Amino acid sequence: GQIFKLGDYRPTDFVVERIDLTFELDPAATKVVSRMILHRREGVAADAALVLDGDELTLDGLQLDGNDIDPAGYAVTPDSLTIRALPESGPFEITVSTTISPETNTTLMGLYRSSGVYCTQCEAEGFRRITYFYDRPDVLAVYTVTVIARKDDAKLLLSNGNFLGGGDYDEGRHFAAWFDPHPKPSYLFALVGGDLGMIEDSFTTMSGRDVALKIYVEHGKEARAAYAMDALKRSMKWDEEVYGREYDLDIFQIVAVSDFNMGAMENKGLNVFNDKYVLADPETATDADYANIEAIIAHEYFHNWTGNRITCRDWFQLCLKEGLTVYRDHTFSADQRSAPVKRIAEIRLLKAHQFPEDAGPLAHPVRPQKYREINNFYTATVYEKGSEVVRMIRTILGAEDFRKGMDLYFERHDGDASTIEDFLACFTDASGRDLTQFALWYSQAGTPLVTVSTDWNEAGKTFSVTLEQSLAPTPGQSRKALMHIPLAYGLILPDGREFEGQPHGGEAGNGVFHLTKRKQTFRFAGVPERPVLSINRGFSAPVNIAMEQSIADLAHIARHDSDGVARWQAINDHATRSLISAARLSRDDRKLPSVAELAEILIATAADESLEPAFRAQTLTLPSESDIAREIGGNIDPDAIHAAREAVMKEVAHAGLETFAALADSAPTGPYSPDAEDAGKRALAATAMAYASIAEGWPDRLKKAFDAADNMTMMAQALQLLVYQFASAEETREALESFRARFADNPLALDKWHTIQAMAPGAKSYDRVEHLLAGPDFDRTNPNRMRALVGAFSAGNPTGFNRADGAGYRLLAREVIAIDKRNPQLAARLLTALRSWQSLESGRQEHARLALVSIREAGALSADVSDIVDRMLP
Ligand code: HT7
Ligand code: ZN
Repeated sequence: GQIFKLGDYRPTDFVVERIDLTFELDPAATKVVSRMILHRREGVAADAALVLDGDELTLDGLQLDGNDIDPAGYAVTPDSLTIRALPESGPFEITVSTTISPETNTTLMGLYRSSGVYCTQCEAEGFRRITYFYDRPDVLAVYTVTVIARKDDAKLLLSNGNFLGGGDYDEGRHFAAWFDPHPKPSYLFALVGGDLGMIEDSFTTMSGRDVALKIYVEHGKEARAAYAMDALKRSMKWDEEVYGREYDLDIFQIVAVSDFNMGAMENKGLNVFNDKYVLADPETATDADYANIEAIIAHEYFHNWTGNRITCRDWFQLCLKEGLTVYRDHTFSADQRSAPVKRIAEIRLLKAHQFPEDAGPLAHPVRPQKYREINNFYTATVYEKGSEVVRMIRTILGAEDFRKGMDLYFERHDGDASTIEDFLACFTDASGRDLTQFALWYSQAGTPLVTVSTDWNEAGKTFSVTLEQSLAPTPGQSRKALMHIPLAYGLILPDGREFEGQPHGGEAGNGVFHLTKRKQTFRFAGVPERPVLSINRGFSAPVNIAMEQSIADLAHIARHDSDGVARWQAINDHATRSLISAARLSRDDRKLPSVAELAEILIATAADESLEPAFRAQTLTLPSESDIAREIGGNIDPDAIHAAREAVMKEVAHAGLETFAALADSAPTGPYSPDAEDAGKRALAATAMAYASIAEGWPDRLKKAFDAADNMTMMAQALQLLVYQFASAEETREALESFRARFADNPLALDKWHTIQAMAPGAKSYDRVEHLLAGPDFDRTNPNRMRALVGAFSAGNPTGFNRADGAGYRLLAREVIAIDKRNPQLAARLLTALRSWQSLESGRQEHARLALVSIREAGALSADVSDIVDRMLP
């Protein structure tokens, strides 16, 4: 396939000023008429043709200024429409008529039907499946949209912008017209048609304008959209207060659909959401679901400024909107909830998804330099590492200059299709800080390694910290330049106080070392006693740290660090070390040593009522099996890791049984509230329940907890523990059956039922997954259900998926090949579960390789899947 390169950017030959679209909706044959006003860009040759993108379109008619264009004057290929002989100067009108078939569109890109609702998904290149157009983000036009439909086929007709008017059309049909005054790229176009329920509210902006807020869901589900509405209003307020950003239309609408390739989409004034991120009530949604809804509603809303008002020049700049908007939604959630607990969750997620991506065959820079299929670049690197890069800019500049830089960005680039260079220039201009070296974070892939050593000179009362950076080669980048790495630090004295003096040897201010050379030593003088170094506090830089730190020093940080995240980091590092050595011993069938010291810290944390419950829950949650695998790095035996983690949990559970048993019963009683405080208490109770049930062998108690649960958080936890720990117990069978019967009409709850079973550890879970795939509840056409079962099994069940006989890999390969024919994006994403296959031990590696080869040899692959396979196979 074609390779697109960052350096090849060239503006279009023609400028689209306006576009008027008319849709006549029909499931099998929707007619689309597009009238565009264009002009030739200054300096473009008079014979240059207009070349528009298209994909699976039937062209019905083509006119220039109202006259049919002679067939000799244009050419159609499967992916383009070329029109020659256009006016040299002045505006002209092109009318393109096409027919499309929403009901047979299974890709979920362009215009499709989801449970009888017409909806669109145009990012990144879906608009070309609706009409011929310059389907690229730097072509900004003003849209007017008229939608016509049979009233019994689509009662409700929505598009971007403000409502212009509507009414009866001809027999049995009606229409609605929408106008969006803000010039936008085609990827932000949206249309929805269907019969949906709605809740409404309003928001008064900081300048006193009233905005109507509407959320559309399936009839009967309206009450479940209330939390999303609340989150939306809080997001609108927050963006005004924190960034001075006001909403800019009379109406903001959200539509929830059940078939969606990602989480949600920020179309101008008309967001379309995966219903998983809108619908919630205590009976069917967990606390994590509520937190995700809050974060994604905020994320899509924040895109109105970072993405829509200022968009991307090309798809290489995707992180310009995504990394920045993730950063904004992270800080929003931190403000709405507990900041340290939110940060811990972010670090966990980054390490679980982005670090492995950056260490494997799919590694790419935050701003990629080339791509074959842009859909494959909506990655943890672009989103999560992209957010970390913005966070580092704030760390380097400080809060005040960061805000000045953002203000300048909004002022200077409103209405633009911008680049990362534009973005960085705003921070340089606002602060005077040179960010040239820092910009390497956008162009160099891989996770830097910082090796840290310290030296204490008792006689001279000096303490020095030596930092050395390195960055391993990644695909296409064998040599790397030195990065600017901001490392927040603290020196903690024996009595727990912090040493305040400033070091020599390099730039360091506000508690941050700026590592800019290969190796730098920062020297502190006048240090009264040997301090303990707390480094990369709050995970100020997304790097790996190699430091020989004694368990006693980690315990000192865990006890005294002024930063909660650093305290968690220290305990987590201690746990990781114990787990790695246990996994190595387990691999060699050797006896595991006691982890009494770790158990003591964990139990003390569990019982420490001065700490917030959510923090205690995070601390008690040991590094996952994938975390341990990542830290080990190579020659991975997932069974040994699982056995080691189980053994460590068991020892901790037995040592702290009393504490855990008491905490397991400590979930708040009374009416359910999804707020952070109650959610934190439930998280602690749920984590304690896991330990207590390990120690006590508790199927009956878990079944009682399952039966008694009045909210999904505790119910799902009890069910998960039954399935994970007592797979063949009668209680487990009963609980699974009762869950399925109770939620038979609730697809999102049934997704959880599938996921819990898909993630049950052990080789046997493979058989269970095969059984579920063949079961009556399984629907391969629904992406949420596929992700709930196949996605959860392959990305979230290390022992089941990595079964030594390779059956898990073959299952994934088979499903990827099958789903690729309907929905290439989904297939490619599921396949990335194999991204770390080269870190497995040799037997599994060979099975994984053969599975990848079998996909490659299946033939007729989409560009999405073949791009991933080709990058994964050397
Ligand atoms: N900007 C949105 C990306 C998205 C998407 C991309 C490819 C295919 C389908 C998609 N649905 C949504 C989501 C976001 O980051 O806000
Ligand atoms: Zn986004």
